[in-house]
Amino acid sequence: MTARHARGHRRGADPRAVLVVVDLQVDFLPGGALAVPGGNEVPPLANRAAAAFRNVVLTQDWHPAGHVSFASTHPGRAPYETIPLPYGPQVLWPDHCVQGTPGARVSAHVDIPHAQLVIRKGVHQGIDSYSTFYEADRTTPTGLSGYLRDRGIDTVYLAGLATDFCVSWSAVDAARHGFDTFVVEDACRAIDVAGSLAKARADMAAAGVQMVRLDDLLA
Ligand code: VGL
Ligand code: ZN
Repeated sequence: MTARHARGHRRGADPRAVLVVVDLQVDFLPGGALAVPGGNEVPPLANRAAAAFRNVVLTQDWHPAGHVSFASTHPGRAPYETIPLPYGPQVLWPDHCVQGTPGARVSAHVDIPHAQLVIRKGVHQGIDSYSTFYEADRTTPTGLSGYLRDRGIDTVYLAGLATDFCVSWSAVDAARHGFDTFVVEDACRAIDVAGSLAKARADMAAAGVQMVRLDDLLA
């Protein structure tokens, strides 16, 4: 952890820090196609966190119809099964966040007018992308790290959905690519399929991702 951020003090005002608000989309909230339990609690928490940050980026899961991560694309397969794909094991999901559909919209409960960039991921038919930095082949970049580096940002905070997929994969990639990385743990909610939350916590710890609580961040 940098000395700048060790004190937990005015972190969001730091011009070298960004808050990445992950996938607060209609399909991930209760009533949506891939609703995350408690997901509706996250937008107000993310709004509070974001109000303290000078730099905020929003992410959107943004799949073409017939995406490789959809169970419906694989005859005989059901949501939440895992299949092998060329880049590794892939959990199959209900169709969700299809480009241009109402379910793919950022929730109307998100109130972050000063967000500077919306980055869309999972846009390639044959590769999923939980991480907002690199797609699931772990080599195809989304461009976010270049954007952040161009802007002199070296510290990444993450909040949103889901803890065990898009948040944790993004956090691990951020840490691996040299950003000081923090997850605002109480401003995230998990899907937790087949041990995914425990694995995500272990992966984040191994990558050096640090956990912070919203009240500490805002203190
Ligand atoms: C996500 C599953 C499938 C997420 C996205 O945002 O965590 N999870 N696509
Ligand atoms: Zn997805």
